[in-house]
Amino acid sequence: MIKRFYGIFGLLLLLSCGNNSTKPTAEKEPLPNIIIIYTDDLGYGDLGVYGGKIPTPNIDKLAKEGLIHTNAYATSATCTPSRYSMLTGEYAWRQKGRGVAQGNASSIIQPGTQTLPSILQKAGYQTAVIGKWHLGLGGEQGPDWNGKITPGPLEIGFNYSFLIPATGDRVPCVFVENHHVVDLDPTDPITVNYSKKIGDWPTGKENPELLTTPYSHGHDMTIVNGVSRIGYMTGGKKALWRDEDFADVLLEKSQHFISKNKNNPFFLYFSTHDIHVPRIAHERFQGATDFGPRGDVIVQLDWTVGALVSHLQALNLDKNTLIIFTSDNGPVLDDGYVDYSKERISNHSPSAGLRGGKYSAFEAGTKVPTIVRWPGKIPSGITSDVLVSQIDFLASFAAYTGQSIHKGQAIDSENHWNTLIGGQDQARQGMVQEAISNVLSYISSDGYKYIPPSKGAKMVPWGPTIETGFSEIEQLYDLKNDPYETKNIASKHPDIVQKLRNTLNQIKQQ
Ligand code: NG6
Ligand code: CA
Repeated sequence: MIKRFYGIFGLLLLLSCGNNSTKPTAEKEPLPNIIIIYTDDLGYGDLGVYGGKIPTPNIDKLAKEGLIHTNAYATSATCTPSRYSMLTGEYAWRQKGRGVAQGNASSIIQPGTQTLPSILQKAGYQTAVIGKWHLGLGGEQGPDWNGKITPGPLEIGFNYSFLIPATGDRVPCVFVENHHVVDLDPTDPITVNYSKKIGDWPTGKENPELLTTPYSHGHDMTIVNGVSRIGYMTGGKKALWRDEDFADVLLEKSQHFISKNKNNPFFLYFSTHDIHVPRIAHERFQGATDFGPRGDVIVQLDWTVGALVSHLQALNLDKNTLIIFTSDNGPVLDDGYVDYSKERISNHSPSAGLRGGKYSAFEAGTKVPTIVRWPGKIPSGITSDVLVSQIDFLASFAAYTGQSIHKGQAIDSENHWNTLIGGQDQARQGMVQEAISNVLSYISSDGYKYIPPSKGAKMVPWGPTIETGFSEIEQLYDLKNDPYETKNIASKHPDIVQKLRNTLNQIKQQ
C-alpha cells in the first residue's frame, strides 16, 4: 500500500509513475543518473525518519523529498552475499565461497557475468564503484597487491573503481584505484597473510598497549593506525590509509566522478565504509553525539549524504538523478572493537525494535532502511510498504533502460521498477533471506516468514546480544501482525508452513 502525504500535483505525478510512463523515450527524457548509496551495517531504526534518535537531518531530508520504503530487504544478514546478490541478481548462496570474504580473497564475481553496472554500461552509462568492495579481487591466487590487480570491478562492468578492497577491519589497509594500490612505493612491497604472522609489525595480541581502539573479539592481528585488524600485513607503508579520512576520501572521489560525467548518464555505486567497524570518525565528528563512536559515524554518514546532494545541486544534476539509499545488512553494536556502542545506546534502537541484528535470520538481519529520491518523478513525502528486495535492482534497471538479460544470468532478479519508485505494482511473490551459517528463510509477499529448523547456536557466538533466529523446530511468523517475531505460529498453521517450505525448497533447486 502506498501512503500519500502530498497534494494534487504530487498525486498526478504518482499516478504517472504507476504505469510505464517513466520509461525514457528518445525524444522525451534523458536517462537519469543513478546513485546507490550503500551503507554498511546501518539498521532499520538508525535514521531519524525511521525513528532513530541520532541526528540525521540530511538523510531525513532526502527521505522527505522522496519515497520511504518500510518493507525493503537486503538478501543477506552479512555484507559479501548481499553485495553479490545486488550486483548480479543471483542469490549468493547458490554457490559456495560467497560468504564474508577475507581481505585476500580472489574475485567472487567472474568476468562475463552480467551485472547491474554492465547492464547500465550497455545502456550508455559511465559506471563507478567507490568505497567498500568486499567481493574479492584478482584471479585464483588472489590479488597481486604489488602488480596489476585483475580481475576486479573493471572486468565486470565498472569504468572506474576506487576501493577499500575488503572492509576497514581487514588488511591490507590500502586503497585500490582501478588496477593498482594507491601510492605504493615499489621498494616497499606489500605482503599479506591470513593464517600466520609475517614481517615484524606489531599485533594487537602481542602489543595491546599500542592500540588506540582496543579489540573485543577477533581483530587481534597486525596493527595499522593504532587499530589491530583481521589478517597480517607488512610493507606498503606509504600507501596505508588513515581510517579518519575514509568519508572525506570517498566523497571527494565520488564528487570528482560526478563532475567528470556531468554531461552523460552515470551510475555510481557509492559504498560507504560507515558505519562498519572500526568506527573511527574524522576528528571533526568525534564526540558529535553522546552515542559514542557509532553515533559519530552515523553523523559523518549523514554529512556525506548532504555533501553529495549539494554537489549534484551545484552541477544542476539534482533533478535528473535517482538516488537509492540503503544498507547491506542490519545493525550490530559490538562487532569486535571496544567502542562502547552498547553502553551508550541510550534510548536509540538501531533495529527499531525488530528482533535479531546483523548475522541473524530474524528481521533486523536483513530489513533495512531504503529511501528513493528522484525529484520531479517521485513525489515527496510518500511511503510504501510493498515488499522490495535489493536482488531486483538489476532486472528493474535493465527493464527501465531497455536492456535484456541473457538466459541463465541474474536468475533471481525480477523487474519491480514501479514498486521501487513508489508506483503501484505487483510485489514479488516472496524472497529467500540468508543468515550466517547459510541458514535460509523465506518471506512471502503476504507477510509470512518461514525459518526452517537448524542446529546452530541461539546467540551469535561473537556478538552474544544478537539472537541468530536458529531453532531446532520450524518457525513461522506473521510479520504483518507480529513484526517483532514474538510468536512462532508454525504449529497452528501447518498448511502455510508446508507451502512456504515447499516454495523455499523449489527455489533452492532452481
Ligand atoms: C566478522 C567480523 C566482524 C565483521 C564481519 C563482516 C570477527 C570476530 N568478526 O567475522 O567484525 O568484520 O565479519 O562484516 O572477526 S560485514 O559487514 O562485512 O559482513
Ligand atoms: Ca555489512
